[in-house]
Amino acid sequence: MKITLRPNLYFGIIFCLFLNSFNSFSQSNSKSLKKAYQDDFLIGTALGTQHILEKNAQADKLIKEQFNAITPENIMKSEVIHPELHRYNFDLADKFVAYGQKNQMYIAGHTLIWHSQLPRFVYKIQSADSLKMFMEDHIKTVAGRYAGKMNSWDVVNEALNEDGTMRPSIFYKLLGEDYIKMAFDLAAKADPNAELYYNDYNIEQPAKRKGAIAMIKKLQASGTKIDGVGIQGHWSINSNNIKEIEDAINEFSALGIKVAFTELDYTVLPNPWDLKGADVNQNFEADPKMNQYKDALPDSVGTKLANRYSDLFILFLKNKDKISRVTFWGVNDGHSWLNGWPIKNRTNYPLLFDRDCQPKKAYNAVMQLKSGQ
Ligand code: 9MR
Repeated sequence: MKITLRPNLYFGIIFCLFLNSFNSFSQSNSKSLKKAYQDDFLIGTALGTQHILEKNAQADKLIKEQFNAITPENIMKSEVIHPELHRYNFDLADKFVAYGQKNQMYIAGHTLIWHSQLPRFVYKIQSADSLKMFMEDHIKTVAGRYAGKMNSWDVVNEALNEDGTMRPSIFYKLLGEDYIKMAFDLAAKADPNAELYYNDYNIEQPAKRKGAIAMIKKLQASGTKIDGVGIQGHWSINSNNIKEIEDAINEFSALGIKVAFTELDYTVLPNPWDLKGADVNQNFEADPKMNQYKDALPDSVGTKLANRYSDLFILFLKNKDKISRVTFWGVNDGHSWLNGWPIKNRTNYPLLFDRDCQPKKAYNAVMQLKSGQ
């Protein structure tokens, strides 16, 4: 007997095959941020010591499944890596870099020159020459050791005040604004292949952004290599700053440099300075109103967080040609610095994964934007 297939049956078979391949595409992408966003930008996370040492199997699995870029949360800061004038401690930094290489991840160095978390001996320096010697030795030794292995360095971190003027750090006080150029030139010499970034918080805000743009323009005019700007992205679900972020992406990108979001998180808890009229002597640490989701995150707040992330990633996708990387400041909620700042011992929920490394509503919202494309 001759079997004839009717045209609509042909169509049905082809449609099923299409659906099948679409399903397997979306299934393979549906569980991984880095796969879902592979054509857009890198998706990173900040690693703590326990992650670098692979102490927690659940977190380790999550990191490898979801992220293709890593930043050391603390262990490459000068206080840790260069604790004494003539002593460096590369133990964890070596392991961090090996972890990134083993897992074929983009490795971002954080950070070479920062006024905070400095070794004690630096605070005692009183002359421009001695501080210059510290900078030369530090950058040459640290960036030089990992030359060819790092993809980028946050060369200078948080050099600006909120009004866009220079922060009066020890570097600025002893060396003037030139220390910025000095740091970038030293980094370019020590590791010619790494992308060099200026990194700061609130630089999406107009006044601080203006200061950052002026600083970057000066570097460029003097022939100094700068490849990108890192907008940290420590935000609150209670403020909507999408317009400022979009303006910042456009204005920084117009300088011919890459834009990365380097330390993304959204606090869901009130900040002491949000409480207008609050008694300055109030003991915030003991006030249960400041830690109101101690036992669980209410659904409505989880939804608000998801909406914030969704709006943000819609903006990121719209500007994906200008954005190199989006890095979350932590692996899961339990690991976030926001549990300890600005008030100690709180229970915050700023990231996409909960304390058990399970995806939250915010994760689904971010993934949802890529389903069906
Ligand atoms: O997350 C980091 C936290 O563990 C440290 O105690 C803190 C010390 O200053 O630094 C945190 O990371 C900061 C980053 O290095 C620079 N931008 C602000 C981040 C949050 O404070």
